Amino acid sequence: MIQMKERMEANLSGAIKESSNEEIFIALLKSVKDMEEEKPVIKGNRKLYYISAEFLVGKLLSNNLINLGVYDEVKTLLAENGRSIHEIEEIEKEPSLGNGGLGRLAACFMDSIATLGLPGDGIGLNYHFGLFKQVFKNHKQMEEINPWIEKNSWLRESGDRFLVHYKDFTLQSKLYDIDVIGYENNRNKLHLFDVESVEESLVKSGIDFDKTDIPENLTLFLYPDDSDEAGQLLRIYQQYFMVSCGAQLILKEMDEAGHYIQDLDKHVVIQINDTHPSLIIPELIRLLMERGVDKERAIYLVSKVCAYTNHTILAEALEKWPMSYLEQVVPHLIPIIETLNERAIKSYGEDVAIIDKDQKVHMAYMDIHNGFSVNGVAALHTKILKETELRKFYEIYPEKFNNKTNGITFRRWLLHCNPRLSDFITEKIGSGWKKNACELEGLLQYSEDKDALSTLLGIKEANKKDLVTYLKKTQDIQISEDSIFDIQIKRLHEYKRQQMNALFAIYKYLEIKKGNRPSTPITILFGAKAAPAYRIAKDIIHLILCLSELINNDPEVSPYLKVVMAENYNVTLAEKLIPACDISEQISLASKEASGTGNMKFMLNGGITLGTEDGANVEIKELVGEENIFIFGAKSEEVIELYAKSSYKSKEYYEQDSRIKTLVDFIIDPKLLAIGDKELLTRLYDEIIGKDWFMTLLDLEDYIRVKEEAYEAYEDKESWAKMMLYNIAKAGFFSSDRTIEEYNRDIWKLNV
Ligand code: F58
Repeated sequence: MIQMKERMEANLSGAIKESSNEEIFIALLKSVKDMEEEKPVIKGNRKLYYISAEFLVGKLLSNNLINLGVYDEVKTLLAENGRSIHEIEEIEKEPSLGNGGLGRLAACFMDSIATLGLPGDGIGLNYHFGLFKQVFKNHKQMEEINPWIEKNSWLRESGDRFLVHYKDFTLQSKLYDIDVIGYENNRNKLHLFDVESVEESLVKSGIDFDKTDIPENLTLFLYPDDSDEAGQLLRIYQQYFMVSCGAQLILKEMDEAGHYIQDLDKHVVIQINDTHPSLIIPELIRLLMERGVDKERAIYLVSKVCAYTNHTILAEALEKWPMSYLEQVVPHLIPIIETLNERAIKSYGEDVAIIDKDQKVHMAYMDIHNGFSVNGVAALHTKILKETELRKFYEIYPEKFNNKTNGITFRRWLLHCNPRLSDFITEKIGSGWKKNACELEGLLQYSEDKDALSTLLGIKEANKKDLVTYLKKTQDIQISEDSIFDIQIKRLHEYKRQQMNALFAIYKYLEIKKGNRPSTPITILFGAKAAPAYRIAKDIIHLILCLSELINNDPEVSPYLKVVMAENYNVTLAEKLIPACDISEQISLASKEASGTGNMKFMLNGGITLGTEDGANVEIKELVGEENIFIFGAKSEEVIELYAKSSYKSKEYYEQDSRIKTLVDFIIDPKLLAIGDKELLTRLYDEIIGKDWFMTLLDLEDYIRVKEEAYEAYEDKESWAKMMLYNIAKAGFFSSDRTIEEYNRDIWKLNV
């Protein structure tokens, strides 16, 4: 095998010592791409296509070096030449191809699929400006473009080009591939479709552009603003582009493999990641019919090939497209969608129609009727789907429903992001855990070992120091490494209840003002992007940033409490924050967070969960036991009942509990109004008192109580370290290798 040293010499014009970080990065990129190309593509008689609007892959250099087994070799080579791999990593731009958990899950899955040696490719879009780059101005979120594609990147141009027909025009696709290397294994691909005619200069300021110029705007942004008709049409144009290219690629690969089209169901399985790719169902039926397969058979084949993953029970997040919009964009799919709808009604009644009375197409319903598997992403979520949200469908198709509790790749979320902890684990229990995550349980034998526990605390301290340095350097944020790092990082959404954490910060601020100082200083850290058109979410960011300004500049309070919101939260930042976390905030309203995956990443890195019994928190609690987690708040059954009876009135909590009143009133306190925008703060205040759809005030008292308990528990360092150890030891279940094994066993059935 060619050594990395030789590869680097071939790709670098000068010596490593004398080269710039950029030159070294490019040489490494080229060397790694060469190595990847030498790896065989994973093959099999049956192949998975994971189709998703998002693939939040994160930076790829270290990940690929680790999976190729040459990370240490490269690190040493650089160090011998006076260079640091971490500085080289900084050069890489993070691909901005995702929004949140759904997209990151897709990336973890790609890693595990290749690691397990399963033939499975990703299909998505190559958004030039990604989601958006978040910048804070005047304590508000502003959006800017987030360009990430450089001349030298992980993208490889593939020769494949497909035509995509819309009502009024036809576009030609251009395909880019990114290699997905399994850990000590071979290679799959992530196919990212783009359009030849895309025009980056269409974006004039911020993230505004002409939404009607489809040939030029199609692959500029992920989730362009859809608050108007033009925006919704653009999303349909994007979705159809992705699925049509994907379907054509699948059929092309069938042909190339010499498979007979009538055997599609033997050779292909398509996992539909949320509803964004659902149009692949009618499109694949259409393409099969174009190839001479009769309609009934085409519908049959497609329904044996497609499987759907649901990631939310929030009704507003389940896509419904007006028929009139689909007619404007893809009229050729209409007769097929109508046929699918008629068949569903004929067999099972109007109740489960795909097209509703308002002539809207329910994408999830189409998936359920015309796919062979429907899965939720955590045990509680799947239970709620079966019993409540999708009950009618579960009654018709009980055999289709199954649970696949999410997972995360330990390569990125431990080996790469926390080498100190990873080395500690290997030293204690050997390296078997890297392939078989359940071996982490071996750590439990150290739960009474004072040396091991103190090493664990030392690792956390060192990671906290690193984070302090990083935040200072990159964002000019100043926090103390001697404080408790209490972290909430995730998309900004009311159901995730960042506003409840902000109300806690107000509580703590007022307590300190009264002289009740915490034994250990506290740093409450947030990271979150709000969807550009989501007003309340942006108001919550505004509140947090105003609080941060007030608290951090108050000399009476800031030695004991800091509130910080990191800008432009992304995978790279998550990799720095997670290893340094003491308390992991997982405080969604029970029943609303389908699973969560950040919760798993924190647990694996020794962060202790403070959370509700929601999503995968429930499974974390079962694994670690009540003594190793801080649980609070209403249970999902209570919440579901409150919704059913419409009996929750936030105003009653506000009026009847004077502490709650004080905290909520503080949102419009003159001190905050002097910093922030009266209109936004008042709007948020009114929202919490008048509506509070996600029941912040219901759980606020219990949250304060249990969070104080967690801070108190932190004071006993040895028992805290034991909790950390327990969490790490029990995290093996959340390896995405386990999740993918289950997908394969129950749904995909590859290589059997
Ligand atoms: C997330 N969904 C779930 N959606 O919220 C989270 O509980 C789960 O762990 C994760 O999927 C993986 O299963 C999610 O990230 C989105 O970002 C939507 C994209 C389209 C617009 C609405 C949000």
